[in-house]
Amino acid sequence: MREKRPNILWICTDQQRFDTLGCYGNRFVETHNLDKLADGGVQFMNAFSQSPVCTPSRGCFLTGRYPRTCRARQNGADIPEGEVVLPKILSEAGYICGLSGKLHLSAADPMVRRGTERRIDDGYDEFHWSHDNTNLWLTNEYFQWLKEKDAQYVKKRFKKSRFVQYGWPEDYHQTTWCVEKGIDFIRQAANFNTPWLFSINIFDPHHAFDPPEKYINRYMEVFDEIPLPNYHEGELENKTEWQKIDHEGAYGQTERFNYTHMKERDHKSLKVAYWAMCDLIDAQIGRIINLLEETNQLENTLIIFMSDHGEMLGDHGIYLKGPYFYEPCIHVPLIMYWKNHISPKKVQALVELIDLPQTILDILEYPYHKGMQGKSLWPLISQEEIPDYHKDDIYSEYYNAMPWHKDPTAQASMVRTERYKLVVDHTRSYGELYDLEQDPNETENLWNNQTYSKIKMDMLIRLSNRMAFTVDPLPVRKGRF
Ligand SMILES: [Ca+2]
Repeated sequence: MREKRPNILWICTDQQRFDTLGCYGNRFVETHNLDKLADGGVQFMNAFSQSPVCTPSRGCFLTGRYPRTCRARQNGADIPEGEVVLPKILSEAGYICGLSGKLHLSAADPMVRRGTERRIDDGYDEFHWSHDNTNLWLTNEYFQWLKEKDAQYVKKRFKKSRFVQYGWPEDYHQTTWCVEKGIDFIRQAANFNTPWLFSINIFDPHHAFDPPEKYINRYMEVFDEIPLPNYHEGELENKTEWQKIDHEGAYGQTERFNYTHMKERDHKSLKVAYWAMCDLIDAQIGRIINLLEETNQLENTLIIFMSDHGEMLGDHGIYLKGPYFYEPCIHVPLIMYWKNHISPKKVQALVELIDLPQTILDILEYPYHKGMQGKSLWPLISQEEIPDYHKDDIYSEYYNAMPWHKDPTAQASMVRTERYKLVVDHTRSYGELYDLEQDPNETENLWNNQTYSKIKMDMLIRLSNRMAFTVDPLPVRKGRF
């Protein structure tokens, strides 16, 4: 184990697509704190989630095992007891671990779990649980905090669209609460010599679209310039059935963000509401970075910023997420910052969130768990010249991951190389093929295009190989026979 072990501040937002930060090319948002981290740290330009949905993605990047391998395959199901998450390994190695916000490795539905989310032996010593910003659980600590503050707020409608509301003001926001729990922990940690890991798992910018008034009003000046979603009338005709269903209502629910009934100002309002939530996250993260600096912990803390998956935000005529793998769904921000320890660079190589646990263990010079399936990013981070290769492709899966599509359920998977993306809808033996060089917006499905039949075959073999190699490496073979 490394002699001087760094602390780890692991910030993971919910449903934040890659193009929501200035450093990923968004010219509207105000994300100066994260942009600064990206400038001084390692910014992964092509980081992808292994599932477009919460529990499978989180199970995967916490265990270092693909969703169906670690069996955190579906929202609403419990991760099995035997799975080992990274904080557990760190805790055994002497770290004190804390969390604020959500975890979501088990069912987080108040209908089946009225208390809190059931936990496995996850290694967290401090656990400030708030699955989301709805008052559905007595134990949602965020609402206890609001009570303590005697906070009152009546939700108001944003006048440009019925899909957007003004949410809690910044001082009473769940994002603020999450960060404050982290601040309390880090302030106290400054008095100890024990290495720590703290997970800040903010619920935003997950829907509902309800940022503080101040944050969304900033966009009113540029409202007319806000681009409309990347959607071409008729593009869904030869795409998978799930998209057609969700186009008529997100999550297969008829009137929920039904694209066909939305107006231009609805799309723009939703976009600025989403970005406003990202801006608030950035402002709050600024506070915690300042605290690390003030308490002399910045140089000995590795900061990771990322999200579990993306949000369609109207692209391809769909809101929220589902059994599809467009870039907005699975391409996420990933930034690592460690003052005076890693030199700044932008990494273009394809990387997967599953690679994170082994990366962290490499940094600590601590052995991997035998069940892990990722590939450490440490060689990319530590080498001097700017590296451009890590792995050949990205694999992502959706095996009935959400309960919304039934009779039949949705089973779909994807493989993506630098140039091509292949998606298979296993339910209907149909799929999509995109040439990302010719069509970076993923408008034209080439699945039935004869010119691409050889590429389609190669990609199908690639996908089936990925499925074969994501089989569980456990239990480990002990002998020859
Ligand atoms: Ca999520």
